[in-house]
Amino acid sequence: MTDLLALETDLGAQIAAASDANGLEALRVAALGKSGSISGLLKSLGSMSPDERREAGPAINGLRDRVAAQLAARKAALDAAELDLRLAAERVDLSLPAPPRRKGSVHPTMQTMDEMVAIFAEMGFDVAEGPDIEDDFHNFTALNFPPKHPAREMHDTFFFNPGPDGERRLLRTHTSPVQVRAMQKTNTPPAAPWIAQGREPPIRIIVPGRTYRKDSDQTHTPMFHQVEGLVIDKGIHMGHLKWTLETFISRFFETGAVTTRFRPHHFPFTEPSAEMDVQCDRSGAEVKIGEGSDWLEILGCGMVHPNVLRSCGIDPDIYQGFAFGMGVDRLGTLKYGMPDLRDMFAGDTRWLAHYGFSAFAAPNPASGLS
Ligand code: 2U9
Repeated sequence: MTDLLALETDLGAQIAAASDANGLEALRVAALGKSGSISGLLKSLGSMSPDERREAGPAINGLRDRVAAQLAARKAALDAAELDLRLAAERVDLSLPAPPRRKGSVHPTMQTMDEMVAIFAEMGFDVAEGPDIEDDFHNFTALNFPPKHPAREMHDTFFFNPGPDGERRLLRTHTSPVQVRAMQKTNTPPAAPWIAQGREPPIRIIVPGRTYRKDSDQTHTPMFHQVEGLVIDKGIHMGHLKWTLETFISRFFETGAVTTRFRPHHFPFTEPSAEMDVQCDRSGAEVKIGEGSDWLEILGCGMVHPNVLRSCGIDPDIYQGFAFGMGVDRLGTLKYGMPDLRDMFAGDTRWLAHYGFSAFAAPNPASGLS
């Protein structure tokens, strides 16, 4: 019995002195493990006489329970101390400044579009919008594309499978269907409030938006942005078209008067049709508009074809009009010196950080910033 008391005192001292979980576990194994000192005592009960066992049994079991309780208490104390240390080390300092947040920027395409819209708005144009998913009539037929004519495939159209109504819908190949909607006076209201509604001339609208063609190389992407324009009134002629487009270009490129030339072209929806080039200098790394001896193709335009006016319910003997169309992304790359159109849609955040505009300081002719 004296031995048990000495063992308990010794184990108690060692447990109290254990300074970490590993040391404490070694002590548990040495006392209560398979070959531990207390386990050995428990085993010895088997070889005792019943009288000896009656006296030694409760003493050894009591010793085992008390040592186990001391081990558990010490473990809890060590765990609590370790947690306190971790909590102190990992404490969050709420007074520290927050890590910097990445700033977004205005995409050059949207910046360019905003600038174009601002210039035309100042010249008295309204903005009209329409759906990206169109039907054959608004995208082709009303625009004087003959049925089954290869001109319909000219645009490498993305077609959908025919719907339950048998109609083959498509992703618009140009924003021109919006001008059709803006001229057509129907009894059915547009499917959504933002879709252009038919009106009486005079009409003076620009149509910014996404367009889609099956085309992909250095100068073409399957989705691109256009701004198109339409003016319908009595007595409209090419002189109005020329003044409008030259005024727009000189404001957009922030130059003085620009020198332009109009080359004959063909579009089904305009007659006559033309492409407008602007005088430029390409001798350096960047294209300079308004100087030099080169020409740069900027946009397409023409007088609205009488068939188009008729398709939209406007009498071509009373009203005439001009229309134009330009690629926003391409004009953005020209104005802001980007070498490859495809970068516009690559989603590279380093490119966006470099070429993007601050939402609070984007140059805009209407805001006076430039
Ligand atoms: C209606 C009548 C006429 C829109 C026009 C162009 C000329 C044109 C291209 C320029 C580069 C598209 O982005 S691009 O590939 N557009 O050249 N667009 S006239 O004429 C219309 C539109 C609607 C009712």
